[in-house]
Amino acid sequence: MKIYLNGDLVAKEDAKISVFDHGLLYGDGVFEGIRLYSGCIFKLEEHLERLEFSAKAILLDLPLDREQLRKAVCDTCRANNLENGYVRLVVTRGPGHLGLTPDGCGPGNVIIIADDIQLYPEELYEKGLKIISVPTRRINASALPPAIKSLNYLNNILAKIEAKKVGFQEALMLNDKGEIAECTGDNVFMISKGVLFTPPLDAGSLRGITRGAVIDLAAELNLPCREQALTRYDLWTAEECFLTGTAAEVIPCVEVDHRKIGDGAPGSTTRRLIELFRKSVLTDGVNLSE
Ligand code: PXG
Repeated sequence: MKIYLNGDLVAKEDAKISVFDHGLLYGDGVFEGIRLYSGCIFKLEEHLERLEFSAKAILLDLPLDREQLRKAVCDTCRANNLENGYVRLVVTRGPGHLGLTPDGCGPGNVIIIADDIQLYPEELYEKGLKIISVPTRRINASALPPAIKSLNYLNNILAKIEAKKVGFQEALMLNDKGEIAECTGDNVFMISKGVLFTPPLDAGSLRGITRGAVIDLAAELNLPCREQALTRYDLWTAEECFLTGTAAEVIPCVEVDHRKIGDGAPGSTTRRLIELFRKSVLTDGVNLSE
């Protein structure tokens, strides 16, 4: 496996960075998780734009411009002969002193890993996922804007651990008002009375690329979509529920907090959206052969 590290493609064993990197010491940095489907990098421009916005928000100067980032991602996929998989693009604050200030840090390390992806088993897409809300609340948007995809995921990791400890694969995270924010690495959607709902970004959700893709697909289906504050009650009494994320794609959710959603099987609209999503990933991105 070849890893992109600051302009070079190096063997995995040689991909090393300083222990003084503030990415390691403080989670100070940004990243993207991107999918590659049949040689097509899904929504690459959207991911690169989000990376640029995350970097800007934390006052991190990206060492590469858009064109250089695009080329680096494509070159890494090609160097690994990857047709389908997962690309992790990471930019750290860079090596500095033992202290919070980023002054004197840098240059930031640019790391790109292109690998296979560990997917949920196909069976879960047929039967649906069961999730549970957890005590750990999503960090308040005024403390850390949820739109920043930073290297600091402890909040989500704690929620994931809490769900796993009680036998669930995914956690539903609430914000400090008790509204639905998102899952640990996925956005949440529900359908009620013919309308698609998802929490607004200020409820504590990441502006998910898959979330955006699903909102566009809903428009194609003439399915009205509203971004509005949702409670657990709204979700418990919904007809359908599903999660969206780069890793999970669109996955039906059939139980929330031990309450069956609808009749406990993936809903027909969810299934239709999954079908459309799976078609769109083959065309909606940057093709490696171009
Ligand atoms: N919320 C959070 C907190 C996320 O980290 C999403 C929502 C979904 O966003 P996208 O843009 O992917 O539709 C994410 C994305 C992983 C992994 O390794 C996690 C994400 C993406 C890729 C891989 O668990 N999170």
